[in-house]
Amino acid sequence: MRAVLSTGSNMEDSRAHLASVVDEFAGELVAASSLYATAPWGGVAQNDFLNQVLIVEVDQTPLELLRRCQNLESRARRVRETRWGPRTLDVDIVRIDGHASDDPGLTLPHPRASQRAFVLVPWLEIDPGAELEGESVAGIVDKLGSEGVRRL
Ligand code: A4P
Ligand code: MG
Repeated sequence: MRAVLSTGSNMEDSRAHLASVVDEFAGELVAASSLYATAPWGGVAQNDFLNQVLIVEVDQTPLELLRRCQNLESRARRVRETRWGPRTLDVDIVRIDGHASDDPGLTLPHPRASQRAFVLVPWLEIDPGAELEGESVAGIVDKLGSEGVRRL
């Protein structure tokens, strides 16, 4: 099963937190984008994020993959728990080929991905033909713009 993952961090050693996800999927990695420095999305005043997108090929069910992503998040959060604050590590599943779901526990594709240049721009870097719900990601980025998303 092929999946697109979006990782983000704006606390502690963000590079190390993102690298922990690349390490976890090392043997299953199809592609990894560059790191991007991105302005915070969503209106909460906080530090800029580092974001990355990974394409992985895993021999697991969608829920098993979600649990694996959440384990990585809790490992990163173990150091400091900040309920309302910025994140040490977020690992979202953007899409899984051939799977669609509106289950709140695992919504596929990710419901906010199409509004987030910090997801779409790195994704486009590693898959220029990417599609999201029948629309080309390149076309969505054209409309949305990519302001505040800087490739490192
Ligand atoms: N869940 C449902 N569908 C999915 C999916 N496709 N992938 C459920 C992952 N999880 C999914 O997640 C809450 C629940 O969503 C999980 O239990 C899972 O079952 P969460 O990550 O603990 O909650 P959250 O962080 O409050 O929600 P969300 O929407 O993932 O947070 P955001 O929106 O990611 O907020 N700006 C920039 N530039 N870069 C960022 O990375 N990140 C955030 C964090 C805000 N602004 C940002 C960035
Ligand atoms: Mg999340």
